[in-house]
Amino acid sequence: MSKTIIVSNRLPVSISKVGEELQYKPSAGGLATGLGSIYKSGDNIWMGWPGMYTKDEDEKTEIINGLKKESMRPVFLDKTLFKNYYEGFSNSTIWPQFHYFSQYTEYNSEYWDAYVKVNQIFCEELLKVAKDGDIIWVHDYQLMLLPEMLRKALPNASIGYFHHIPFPSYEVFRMLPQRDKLLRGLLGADMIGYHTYDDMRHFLSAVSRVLGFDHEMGYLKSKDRIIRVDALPMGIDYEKFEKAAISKETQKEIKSFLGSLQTDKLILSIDRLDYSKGIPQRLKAFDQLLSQHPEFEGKVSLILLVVPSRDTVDHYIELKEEIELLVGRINGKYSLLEWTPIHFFYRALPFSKLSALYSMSDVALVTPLRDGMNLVCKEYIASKLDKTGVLILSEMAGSAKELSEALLINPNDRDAIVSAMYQALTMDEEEQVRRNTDMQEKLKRYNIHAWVERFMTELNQIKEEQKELMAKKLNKNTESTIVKSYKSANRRLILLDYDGTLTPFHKDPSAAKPDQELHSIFKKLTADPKNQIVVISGRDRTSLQNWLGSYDIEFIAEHGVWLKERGEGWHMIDELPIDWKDEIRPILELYVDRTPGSLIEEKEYSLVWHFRKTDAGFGELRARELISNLQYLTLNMDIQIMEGNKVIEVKNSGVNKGRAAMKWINSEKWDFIFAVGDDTTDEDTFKVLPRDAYSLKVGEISSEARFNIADVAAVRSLLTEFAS
Ligand code: GDG
Repeated sequence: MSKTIIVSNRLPVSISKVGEELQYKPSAGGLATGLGSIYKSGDNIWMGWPGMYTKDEDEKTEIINGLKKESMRPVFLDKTLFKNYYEGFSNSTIWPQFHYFSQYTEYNSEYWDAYVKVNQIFCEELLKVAKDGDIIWVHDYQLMLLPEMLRKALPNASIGYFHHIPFPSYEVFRMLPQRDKLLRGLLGADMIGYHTYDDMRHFLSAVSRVLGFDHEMGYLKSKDRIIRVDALPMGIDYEKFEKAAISKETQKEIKSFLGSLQTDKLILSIDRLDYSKGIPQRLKAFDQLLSQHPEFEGKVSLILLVVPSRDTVDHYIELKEEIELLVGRINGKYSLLEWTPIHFFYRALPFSKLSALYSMSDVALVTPLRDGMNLVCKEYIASKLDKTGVLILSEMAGSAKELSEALLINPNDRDAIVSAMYQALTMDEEEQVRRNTDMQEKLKRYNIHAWVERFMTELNQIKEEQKELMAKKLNKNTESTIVKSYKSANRRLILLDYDGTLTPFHKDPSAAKPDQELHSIFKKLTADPKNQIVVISGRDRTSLQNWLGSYDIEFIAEHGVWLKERGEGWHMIDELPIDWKDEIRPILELYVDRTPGSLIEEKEYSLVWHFRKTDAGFGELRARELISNLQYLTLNMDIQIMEGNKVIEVKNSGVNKGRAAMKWINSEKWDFIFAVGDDTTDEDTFKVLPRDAYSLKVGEISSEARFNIADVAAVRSLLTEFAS
């Protein structure tokens, strides 16, 4: 039976040494709770750094045994190595760059070397317990190389990766010298998750530009596999916060806080110490609120909880000093004997105190400059049992996409934060309840458990899809069955698509003329009188005629508009009207003007917009726009819009390769039918074939075809075998 292994930089427990005793402090984070149902069952485990350095082998064994009971396994790391990997490449290179703080990014090859080494150590440790076929879920940016390393060692493992921080736009990502290595590292996974659609599309765009791999509908086509990429916003353990809010401990804390606080209203701010969280900007906005609204003096206090983090890294030390300075300055400016404007805590508080702060605060001020998701805002809403309280949330947090009922602000706009604070402090209860009811419903439904389940389901699904594709992949056995069946047949129908099947795609469509090898294949195949060859293409009839007209073959051109049967000239499948072209052509021309590199091909019965030569990603974007424009404009016209490989083709309805192919399929009793094609338009051919026909899709993508064949070279080699 396969097992599941969770891997993250840190284990959900911290081990420290007090005297001679080892102390285990479990972390009660949302991730640990959500994944609890997984790693604690059966042989499953969680692997990660235990939070402690040791060289002593006996101590290591003691820790391994201690953690075993908790279904955990430690990855021990040397202190200098860990420092260069964690404080270095993870938190001084990836973290600032991915949060758009490129001015803080450090480019240091020692950091990179340590990052590679630690990912390797994680891989080696995993291989001590993992088997091929196991499920491995890797978490976050510290381990971006691990999926590829694991894939090499365990080709059949199900590998998932979730990225908890933002993925920056290509322009920022490409500044990293190791951009290609990081992407290749991730592509070892089968399923890659991001918090938001923006992160996901930035990643896909980086993959397409850096590595040249295309994607379609959340499926990334790497060299040898399809990979699922999706936006799955992480939820919280809703029940835990809801229950905590009514617990005795929390109520006791609230009482004690309220007893010592002299204020009418409380604004709450909670973060780890980090420059991405926008803490100084928040303090300056609070200062401005008090100066613009003196009526709040003595009445509104800010509770500023900053949890120590990475405070050995320079930028974090500077940030801490800046915060302390601002707090001191503001308190000095406004304090009254009986009232303090800011209550500053630089430490982590126990959970019951955290829950009390969430429950009793009137406003939560969550204004990061950039945040992958941000769980604090979700926890605040979940803790509001009477549904009062106002959330002010930065648009730059992933959670803003879900929590649209919050007061959304741009964290760089101090006036906007001040106005939002004013609105929050004066908002009537009815409005507060209305906004929070909607948010609570969403958070309750899509909680941490739903998130874990969704990720696991998608990982399983992509694995199944890969297996189906694998099963359809042409192997030596099926290939020899097809060749045998060809050889023993007396009447053979061979339907061949042209571009992308017999010849690779060219940036210039007119450059796809048959080469010597292809001519020799046609020569041999047509020399056998048992063969009926039909080239079934989207191309115009003139090119096909000029290139292949000298052979004894038949043609379906323009996706089935034109046919050429043996002994006859070119003729249309039906008389087709073309007056619609005058209406559609100007629209396509507009898109050519707006999309450098694109061009229009005019065929007799269709118009085609090609975007193979446009910038990667840009053509696809324009194509979506064009399709939606055309769909609207052609509602009452008898035409269809077809998407091909980097082309959009507009033509009369009811014309497709399948309909044209039927003419040949039904024309006599064949004892061998073979069809091969790479394009979505070839699916129409595959659909109309009898069950025992051999249909082959070029490339690794799901299809109506019975088999998948790797590429143009493989198609040519199979056809050469037919003729040998
Ligand atoms: C990264 C991404 C993404 C805070 N103070 C105390 C305390 N906390 C807990 C909160 C919350 C957690 O820490 C902070 O989580 P965030 O999501 O806000 O931020 P990051 O640590 O930066 O997390 C982030 C997250 O990963 C998950 O994918 O949302 O964008 O940066 O759960 O409750 N807990 C206790 N005492 C405190 O004083 N007990």
